[in-house]
Amino acid sequence: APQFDWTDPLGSKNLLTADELAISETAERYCQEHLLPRVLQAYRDEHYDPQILREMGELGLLGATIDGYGCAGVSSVAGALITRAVERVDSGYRSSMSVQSSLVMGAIYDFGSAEQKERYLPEMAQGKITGAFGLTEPNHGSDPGSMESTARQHPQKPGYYLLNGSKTWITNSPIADVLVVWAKLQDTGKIRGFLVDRKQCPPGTLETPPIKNKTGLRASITGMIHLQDCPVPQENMFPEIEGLKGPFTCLNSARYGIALGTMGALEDCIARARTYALERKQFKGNPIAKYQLVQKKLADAATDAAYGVLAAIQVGRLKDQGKATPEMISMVKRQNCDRALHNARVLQEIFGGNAVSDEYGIGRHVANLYVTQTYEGQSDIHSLILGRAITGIQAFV
Ligand code: TGC
Ligand code: FAD
Repeated sequence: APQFDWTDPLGSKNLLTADELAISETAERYCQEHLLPRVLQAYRDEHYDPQILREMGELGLLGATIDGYGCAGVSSVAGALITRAVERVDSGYRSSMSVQSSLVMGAIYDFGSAEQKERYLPEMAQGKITGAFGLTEPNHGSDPGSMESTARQHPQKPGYYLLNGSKTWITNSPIADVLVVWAKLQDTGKIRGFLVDRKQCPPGTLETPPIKNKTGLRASITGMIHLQDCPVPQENMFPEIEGLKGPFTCLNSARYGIALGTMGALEDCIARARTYALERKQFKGNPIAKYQLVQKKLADAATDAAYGVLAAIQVGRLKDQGKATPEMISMVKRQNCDRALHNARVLQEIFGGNAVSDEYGIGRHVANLYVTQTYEGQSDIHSLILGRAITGIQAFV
């Protein structure tokens, strides 16, 4: 007779292919053996080890859904199972990987010239080149269409653009070798994407200071991008794509990865809370897991995780069949981030005072999940994307 498995309550494994299960196992093993042992210290020190991308590259985990260029060419679901494995350890490690894989390699793969793809993708797949994605600006986060960064023809050097502007809250920017920067062409006002290659930038034209003392995502590195008359050759501009469609197309893949990724973080919260509840005894030697209110917290969280996993797998399948809409991705990104954050906060209560010790890991997930609910479209912004699709009326402005 079938047995209930609290780690996979609705049997989502039955929806996966043998290849997807194998990829998931490889990723889970690497993350538990190599990332988990270093995350506590990394989080305390607010330190990101760039070697991690190399290690992921060696295992074929970077840009995994891309075909060719040394990438694995796996399904969207398999790619998201990788993000789930990484985020089970820490959303910051997943963040760094998502930016590399979905936002930078994805942008180059979708919009780059043949030469740009050859130049960057193979080494990015190996983690030898690190990428960052600059869309958000100090004055424009939810509304990137109002960005102030500009690109104008270089007055002295034909075939070059001069980039000016600032981006903020940019994952990987302080350590990135190549930064995808979205800026408006000064003459037309159209948004275009540029590959700003650090080694091509003269001193003083590109600065990427870190943002220190974060209260979440401390195991990833985040910074700003300042461009001051930074000369970028025209061959580093994405040749065709213009408008917000460019950055948003990349965001579709990254948002999809976050939908299953955050379920990994939630599942880790459930596993930690369950263990704690079984071991902690209060009132006549009873484990607190015996008390109904504690059981309800675990039941609610396990239900939301199980539903979230199934929904994400369904959207991934449609994505690979060319049937997924951006609104579907908004729905699973919003729901899974919201439920992961809500349940993590409730499960934190099970740890009592010990939740306040970083040794228990639960506070780290809660702080991280706040960020996942905020970046790649804050949840209320996704509500408005869905509201627009449902009513036909846009409520942003
Ligand atoms: P709107 O009129 O809706 O659209 C403008 C153009 O873009 C197209 N478009 C999309 N295309 C593909 N996929 C999507 N998801 C798309 N969404 C929109 C649209 O068709 C249109 O094309 P065209 O050809 O007609 O011009 O634009 P709007 O300015 O009204 O946008 C409103 C809104 C709120 C939907 C949008 O601005 C939004 O999503 N804001 C959220 C901002 C955001 O997500 N920022 C993310 C920054 S990157 C990041 O956070 C990385 S963290 C990574 C990590 O560390 O893991
Ligand atoms: P705001 O846009 O100022 O929004 C503040 C609040 O107002 C939100 O709750 C929002 O939902 C609400 N709000 C805004 N407009 C409306 C409206 N019309 N109706 C109702 N409510 C509204 N960006 C990148 O480009 N690249 C990265 O790599 C990247 N990494 C990040 C890493 C971290 C750790 C963090 C914290 C952020 C990162 N971001 C990145 C930025 C992120 O995408 C933005 O923070 C996010 O898009 C929200 O923008 P904002 O912070 O400017 O908030």
